[in-house]
Amino acid sequence: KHEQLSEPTLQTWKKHIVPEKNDPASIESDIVHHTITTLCRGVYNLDKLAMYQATAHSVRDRLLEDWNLTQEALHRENPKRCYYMSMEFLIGRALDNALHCLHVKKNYNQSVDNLGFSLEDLLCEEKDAALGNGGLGRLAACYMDSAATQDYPTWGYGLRYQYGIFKQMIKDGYQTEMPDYWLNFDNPWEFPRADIRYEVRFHGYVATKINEKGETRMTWEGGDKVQAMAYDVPIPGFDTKGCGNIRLWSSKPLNTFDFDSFNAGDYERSVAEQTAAQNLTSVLYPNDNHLVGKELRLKQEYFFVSASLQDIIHRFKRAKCPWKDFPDKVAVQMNDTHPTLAVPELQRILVDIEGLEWDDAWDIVTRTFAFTNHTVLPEALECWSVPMMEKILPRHMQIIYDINLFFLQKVEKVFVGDRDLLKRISIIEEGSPQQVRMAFLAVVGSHTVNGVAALHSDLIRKHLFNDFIKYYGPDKFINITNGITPRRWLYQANPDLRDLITTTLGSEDWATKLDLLKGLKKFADDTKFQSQWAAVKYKNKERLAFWIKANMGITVNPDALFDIQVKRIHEYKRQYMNILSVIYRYQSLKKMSAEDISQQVPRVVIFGGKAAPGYYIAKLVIKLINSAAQVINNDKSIQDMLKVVFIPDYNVSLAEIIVPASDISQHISTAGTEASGTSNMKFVLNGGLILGTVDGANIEIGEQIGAENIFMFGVLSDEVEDIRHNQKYHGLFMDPSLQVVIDSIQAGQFGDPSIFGPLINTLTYGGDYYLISVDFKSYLQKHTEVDETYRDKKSWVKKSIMCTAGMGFFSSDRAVCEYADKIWKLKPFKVEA
Ligand code: HBZ
Repeated sequence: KHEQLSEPTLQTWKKHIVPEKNDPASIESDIVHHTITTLCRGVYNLDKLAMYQATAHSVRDRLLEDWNLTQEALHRENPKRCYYMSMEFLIGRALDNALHCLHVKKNYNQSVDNLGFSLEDLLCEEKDAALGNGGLGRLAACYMDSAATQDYPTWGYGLRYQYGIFKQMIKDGYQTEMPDYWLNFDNPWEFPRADIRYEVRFHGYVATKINEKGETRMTWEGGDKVQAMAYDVPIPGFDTKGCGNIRLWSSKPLNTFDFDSFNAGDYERSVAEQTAAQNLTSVLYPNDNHLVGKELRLKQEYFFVSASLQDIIHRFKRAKCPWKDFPDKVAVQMNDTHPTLAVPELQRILVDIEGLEWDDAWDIVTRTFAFTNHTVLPEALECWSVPMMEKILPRHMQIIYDINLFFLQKVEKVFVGDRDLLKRISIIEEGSPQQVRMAFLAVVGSHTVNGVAALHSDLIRKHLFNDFIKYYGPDKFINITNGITPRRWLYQANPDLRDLITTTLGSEDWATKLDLLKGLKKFADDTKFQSQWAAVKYKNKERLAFWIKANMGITVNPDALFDIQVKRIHEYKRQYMNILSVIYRYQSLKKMSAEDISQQVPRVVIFGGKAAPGYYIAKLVIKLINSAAQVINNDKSIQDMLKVVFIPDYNVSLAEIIVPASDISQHISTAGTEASGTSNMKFVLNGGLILGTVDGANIEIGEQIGAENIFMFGVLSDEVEDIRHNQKYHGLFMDPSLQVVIDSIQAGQFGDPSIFGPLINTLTYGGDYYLISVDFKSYLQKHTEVDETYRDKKSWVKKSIMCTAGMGFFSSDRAVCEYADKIWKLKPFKVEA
């Protein structure tokens, strides 16, 4: 133990802890050293992948210095910490980000060049850490970046899936899925902590026991146990010595072996348990905004929560503080309901194991947790069947019943005799089987609940959690609008714009104080600046055009208007409406004379995104996009005025190329369905305009950048319910322009129409739940307005500049600060070199 080391011994240690040198020669030497020692390779058998790995290892050494410094200081000073519990962290690649954070990219460029490689090539060798589905997981990654950059003592806790989100391939226009083998090669960005392991129990039974104080307590016994082993992923902060951490759990078999089966010759059986244990964290469930309710998923959730809490408590106990101080040392943020089992789990630990009284324990629990809600879609709200929960987590089910009972008793005291209210607000939903409403459990177990954009927070206060406001009052429910990290999404992804902004503003400070971007406004009319700005956008469009040509063989013209919709494929996000409007545009072109066609604004419409493997309608949308692309891209008569591209396997790394290249990006969810959206922020930060509905963060983006710089259309969220109701009772009226498009699909213009029958039915017999027909006309009108505006290049560039200039508010630094102030009560903890 280090406490027992003598002073001279400590000095010997310290003498050898010397900072890495960052001059190109030292970097070269480090890379060569790692090539030989870490990889056991030499100059005779080097390739790009090996060179990437050696480079990554040398960068990681530099990161680790900061990591050790930070963790040691935190250990010593023991300030309050926040733990961000999330089943998903969509981190993407780490090398480029680390080089920027450490400000060593220039020298690495040179060193790698001296060693005969190109750094930009090496960066592409890295596999994405794709441990997330979409917005929720990427938000967690942005927040870790901002917490580290601003020196908040924050750790992420999550799962180390062996397979992240699947690889998407397009075959004959259809999505197919392949496993994501991201761990096939060594991963330099994680540290296995073989010494940090906890046991996690499933199944078993509940018994009573008498504890040391002579009190009766419940105890959870028997069942199966697996082990959770920690892997640490360092999260560099930008411009700071501080370095954050995400601790990911991997399931391992307990070191027990079924010798009875083995001796009986049943070898397979004797290892079966081991295999089952390993499978627990094998795969990320690929559904976003849709609950599938699988037993393995429930087990993943508990495994994650149990290991994380054991680790947090272990750290808390080292300081020997009394339990009542736990919430003064620990804040836990639950990223959606996926970690909600942490509420009954902490209550169980405090009451059953630590021997606290129920009420004292509950007070600690509810001062510790806070909960972020990310959706109002009913199909996404987690409900677990009571029988399944009883089987897997028998003691937790009892505790949930008790939490619910005590909660309902308190509600009843205030609202005497209001049985309807009690039924609505109950954590347990009646039915067969009964269900546990995880969102309600999260609300009751938390001190603060937040939505992720102003409209979304209003909606959850008005609808989903309205009854809870009646009981708790309004203050428990707040809004913290999402944000994105400007380091990855501008500084790193758009180097030319970064340099232009830095030269114009006179410093790089905007990268950590994004509000400074407003300084660009005064250059919005400056002709020289406008042409520099336009040149950067053009170069980014060329970069994307090059990628599309090289990877897909499709030629697109960088002079065309780039119109992009990349996100998970979902009916509520309405990629379907987009492709229907593209077909409408195609038909309009087809009706024009050659002379008229040549006068049109050329467009490249780019789609990208994954559909959940079991989401049939979403997969048909992908097929329709590809079928339409096939016809449109090969029709010479329209003079290349329209191109359609579906970019396969959209992920974080591709986003870094796609986002800087947009003229227009589309965020066109049915009003009230997209909680926030965060890619909208990324596009606008990079000077792209939005074509969007009055939904999620689009609204606040419009407020910040000015209504004249955003193209908004469609019905408002508070009209949606009535429209749906009326549609239902008055029959469906399809907009005539939409009817023409549908007719052309049904006539076989885009291949066998029978394929698309079920998709078309969603508009007709399906009742057009997402109101495509209702919004279609105003959507087409906006498209025309976009074309007209784009013709005036000068006014377009000005809008583009005003977009970037107005985006300061959407930095995840601001968002994390709000969490720290309003929820976590957390202060920055600055680490000195
Ligand atoms: O969270 C998204 C919202 O749809 C988006 O509007 C918001 O901007 C973003 C960040 O707040 N939600 C998700 O991405 N949700 C999931 O990915 C998800 C994953 C697994 C689930 C449920 C939802 O079981």
